[in-house]
Amino acid sequence: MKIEILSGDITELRVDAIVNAANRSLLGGGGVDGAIHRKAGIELLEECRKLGGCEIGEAKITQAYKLPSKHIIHTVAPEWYREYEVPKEELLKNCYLNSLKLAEEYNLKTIAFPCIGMGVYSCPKDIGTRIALKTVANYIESSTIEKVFFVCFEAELYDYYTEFMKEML
Ligand code: AR6
Repeated sequence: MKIEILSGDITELRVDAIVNAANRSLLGGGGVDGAIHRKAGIELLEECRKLGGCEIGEAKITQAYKLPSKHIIHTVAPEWYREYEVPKEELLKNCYLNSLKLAEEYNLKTIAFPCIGMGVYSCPKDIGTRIALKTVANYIESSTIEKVFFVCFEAELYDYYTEFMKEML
């Protein structure tokens, strides 16, 4: 199986890249973004300052500094309580696709995603779970990426992911 669902803290994983659910500034915030910046250290913020932010659905890569992973891929989800010209589902899907494309460009083999957009940005858990699993499963079928971990910090989200994974099989 190329996909594995884990519960816990993504900052502890020793993978080629962990994905950060950031905001458009890329200068840190709460949730998983806050945890990543706190543990990676100030050098991460310094590198992020040079990136000029990130649009919704896009992705940018940095080193991981004090974290055990090699890289951090920063992506920005849509805020579910806002309206955009493009459907929010598509924007969220792009977060996964652009993160995976970037991982391939850097020849990364193992990548871990948090539940992007499903915290502060309020994407409904069932919608977010389906988009995450469907998009990634579909993409990695013919990709150089060897393993994708979905890391659920909340027990409820772990249940959503494992349930939907069973439905997909
Ligand atoms: N490891 C894994 N998952 C975590 C961790 C962790 N250490 N900490 C929290 N989560 P959120 P968003 C889960 O809010 O919805 C920030 O302020 C969390 O339980 O981090 O995309 C940014 O700067 C939830 O399931 O990201 C943005 O302003 C999931 O990560 C905004 O929040 C995503 O929740 C982005 O909001």
